[in-house]
Amino acid sequence: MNQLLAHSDLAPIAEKIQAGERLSFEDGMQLYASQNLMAVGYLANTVNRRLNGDRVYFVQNRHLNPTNICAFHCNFCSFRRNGDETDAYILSVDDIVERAAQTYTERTSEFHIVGGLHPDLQLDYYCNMLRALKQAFPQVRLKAFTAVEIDYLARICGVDWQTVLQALSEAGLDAMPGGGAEIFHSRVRRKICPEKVDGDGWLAIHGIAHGLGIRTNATMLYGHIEHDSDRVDHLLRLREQQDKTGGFMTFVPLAYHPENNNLGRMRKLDFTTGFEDLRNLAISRILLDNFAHIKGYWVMITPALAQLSLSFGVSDIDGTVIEERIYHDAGARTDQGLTRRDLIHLIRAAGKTPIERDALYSEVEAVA
Ligand code: V47
Repeated sequence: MNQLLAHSDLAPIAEKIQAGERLSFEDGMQLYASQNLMAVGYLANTVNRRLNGDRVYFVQNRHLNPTNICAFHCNFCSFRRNGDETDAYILSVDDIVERAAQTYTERTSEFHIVGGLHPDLQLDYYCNMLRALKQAFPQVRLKAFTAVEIDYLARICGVDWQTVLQALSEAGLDAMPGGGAEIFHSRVRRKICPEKVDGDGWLAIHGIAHGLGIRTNATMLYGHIEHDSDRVDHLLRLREQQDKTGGFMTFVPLAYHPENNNLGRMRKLDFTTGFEDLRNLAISRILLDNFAHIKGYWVMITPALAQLSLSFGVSDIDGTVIEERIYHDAGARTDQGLTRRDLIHLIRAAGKTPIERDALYSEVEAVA
């Protein structure tokens, strides 16, 4: 065993990992209790190397947010508007296609589409949007709508989750992002997003999507009022769902940003630190033994830290992104987009091999 671990309190966990044994809730708590970031990172790196070697994935993508008007009032959100503000907006299907076209290149392989919950935007609006985007950009994968949006559409259209997902799938939905998971534990969820579908519902919607052949991502919003036990509970519930339905591709820990939202104001919360970000990425890599990838989302943790995270269990750094709003409204100071060249440079300079992928992790073109 590595010297770093042999005499540390993490030695029993290191042995389990070496033997390929599944870790328990208590193991997760012990990982979070450890201040030995290098040891935790070493373990995460071991797990990641086993799964991905030195391959690191990125995508040429663009974000599209159909509306920022939202019926819900999640108190960590800085993106939502009531509808009467000067910057509240709704994009028509034509507007969305036009926006997508503005930055489209023949290398674009993913549109990431999420938005507010608008009571007038029903299922046919979203189906028309998917069809129009598929028609205009047939080779671009559409990764769209969080489980929370699926649940809201089902509520306002008076149908069940399966019906909504089936209709969206037929209209061209290729994959779903992992948003809306926040923290599953009801004590926290009730405080930060009481109107959202609960943790069991979020997981059930992803399970139904997996059953329909729609692969999905998962997230966890950390760095606000949750405890370590809530994080471990969240990760193990995702691991359990993955055992059942197997359709999760990547897990994205999301660092809470405190600007321009009620939670940050009321609780006087700070931005997360690099230590905390690396710890969450590494521990999720160790506990989620049935997820292929952990994503270090550079928009949120900066490109420099995303690059370092490649030695702490991360195998994906998302992509070019272009026009991100949710994090920038909440205080993110990162650029609005990186180039393909920037991403390849970050990955190579960390001693890794860049793989350009689409939303489903198919390699789109070998990186020269
Ligand atoms: O669900 C909202 C989070 C999520 C804040 O699947 C905030 O590949 C921090 O899910 N501070 C949406 N986070 C974004 C998302 C995502 C992003 C990138 C990649 C993928 C993927 C998914 O953003 C929300 C919520 O958890 N969020 N407000 C905030 N103030």
